[in-house]
Amino acid sequence: MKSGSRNEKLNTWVKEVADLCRPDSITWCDGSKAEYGRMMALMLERGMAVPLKKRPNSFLFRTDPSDVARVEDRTYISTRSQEEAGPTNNWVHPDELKKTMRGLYQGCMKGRTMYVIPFSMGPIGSPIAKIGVELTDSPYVVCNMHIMTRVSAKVLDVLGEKGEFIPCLHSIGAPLAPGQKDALWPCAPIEKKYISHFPEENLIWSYGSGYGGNALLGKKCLALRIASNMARHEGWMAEHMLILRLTSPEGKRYHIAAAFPSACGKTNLAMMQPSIKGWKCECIGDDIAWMKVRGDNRLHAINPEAGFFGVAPGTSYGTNPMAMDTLKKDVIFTNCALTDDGDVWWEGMTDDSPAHAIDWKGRDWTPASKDDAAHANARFTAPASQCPIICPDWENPEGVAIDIFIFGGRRSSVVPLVTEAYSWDHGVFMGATAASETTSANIGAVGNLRRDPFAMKPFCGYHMGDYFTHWFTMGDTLGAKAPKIFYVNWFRKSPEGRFLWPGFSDNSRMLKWMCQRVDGKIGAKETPIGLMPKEGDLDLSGLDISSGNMKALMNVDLKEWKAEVPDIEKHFALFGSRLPERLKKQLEEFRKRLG
Ligand code: OXD
Ligand code: MN
Repeated sequence: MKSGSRNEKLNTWVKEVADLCRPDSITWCDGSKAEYGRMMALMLERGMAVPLKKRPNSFLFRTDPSDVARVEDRTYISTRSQEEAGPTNNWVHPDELKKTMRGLYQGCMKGRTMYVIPFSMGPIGSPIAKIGVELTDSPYVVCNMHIMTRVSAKVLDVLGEKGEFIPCLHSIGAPLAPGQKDALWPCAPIEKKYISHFPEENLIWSYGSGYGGNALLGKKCLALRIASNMARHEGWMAEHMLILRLTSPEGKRYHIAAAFPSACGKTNLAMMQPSIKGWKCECIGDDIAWMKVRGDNRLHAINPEAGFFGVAPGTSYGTNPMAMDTLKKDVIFTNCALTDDGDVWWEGMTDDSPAHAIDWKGRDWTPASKDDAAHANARFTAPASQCPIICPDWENPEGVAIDIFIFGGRRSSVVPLVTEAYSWDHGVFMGATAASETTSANIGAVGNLRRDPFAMKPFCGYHMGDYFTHWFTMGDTLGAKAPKIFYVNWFRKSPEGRFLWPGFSDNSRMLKWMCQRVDGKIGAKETPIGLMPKEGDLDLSGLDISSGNMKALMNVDLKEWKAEVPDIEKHFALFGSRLPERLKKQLEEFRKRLG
């Protein structure tokens, strides 16, 4: 593509960054297949990419062992006052953070090419879409951005001379001296990684990591952290939610948006094949929803992304056949194992493990090896359009009108399979108190229970107390047209540590109950924690599950729930004077119901 654009602000910024980072050359990207091919050829030549014999146009990458997940500890919301970033975000004053990062950026692209990637989150030109431009020195990022966002010269046409864009600066932080041999996965050490957001200027600066949400800046950085802040000012919502369409046997459509923390099954639910007869699921998105109130006063959602950056381990024809079919060609795999016949493999992909493979660190692996063959946060990057059940409306700029919100997380105990909120305010309380056991999607301990409000703890770009208030404001705007809110937990375990619920396609049973509740076709019983299905109302036809397991899954133990209260109080205390009165009232009512 030719260099430069008609947009003065963009041209000036590109020049300023080039003067600071000193790349050897600058390439403006056009998002074409030819460009993708050139980038891959370059990475093949450098030995970074491994072509897969079994999957056309698909490649495996292995990262540096230190660069395998998002780095929440090194992620900053940098506002002039710390109060604005709130208690759930890391904060450094913008002057100080920029000074530190300018020091790191100084000459950081020497020996490399800087790519200028114009991209659109949401269909190009749609009134809901936002334009970003990522500057990066990583060809891996260019290829992933091709899949995950809409990269095109057309974006620059839409931008025109005066259009607004969100500048996203990224460097892997590994300059090359003349003649220096490049690493297979160049990156900076952990203490030099910074994933920084300046929401007061709608600006993103990322340094030192080449992986996932740290580096593909359209995803978590733009579409969640910066967009959530824009959304509260502009009266819309940017949420960590999958979007799906469920169609009943009578042909009635329901649109569901569900917020679960990272690596808690959003991709699996978004592509579910219902086990209940006659119901159909279509996928609209698996990670992010942007939602606006439209002329019908309903909340309409779009998926701002164009691809899936999904967790590979555990994905199989048993758990998510539609994802497996999405991955047949044109995929980038990262940190999966390589089989001897030139395919990828990961734990949980097949019943039998391969007798031999190369693990994600490039070492020989056999089933006797003590380490896993694939990293627990190994990922696939695949075009959404390849999903066999992608919804025909997935790129409709009008979005789809949401009927149901679901919150949830991984809880091996306490939380039952499904609960309905008594009201919007009670639903906000459920979202605000959501808790989940941590996963490998972030660098850090796995399996620790933490409050992750609305699955947005790592992604809310402003004070979380104000974010709760925004949810109440949106509820007031929507009034009777607000989606109904539910809470689910697919992960409850027996005392012996076995999952009680089969999950996956059987999760459709709870979705059916929710749809029946939306239509007012079915009752519910009142419990202290919310409304729950009455005996016999959940469709369990054809499911082999013991009544003991069902009882355990639906059990509400008042002692256990009372024990949650002090932790909720501690969690709420974090937000100080910004905790909405309406949440305090909900907590009071919850306490009263518990008796
Ligand atoms: C993701 C995440 O990659 O949440 O979607 O970590
Ligand atoms: Mn996510």
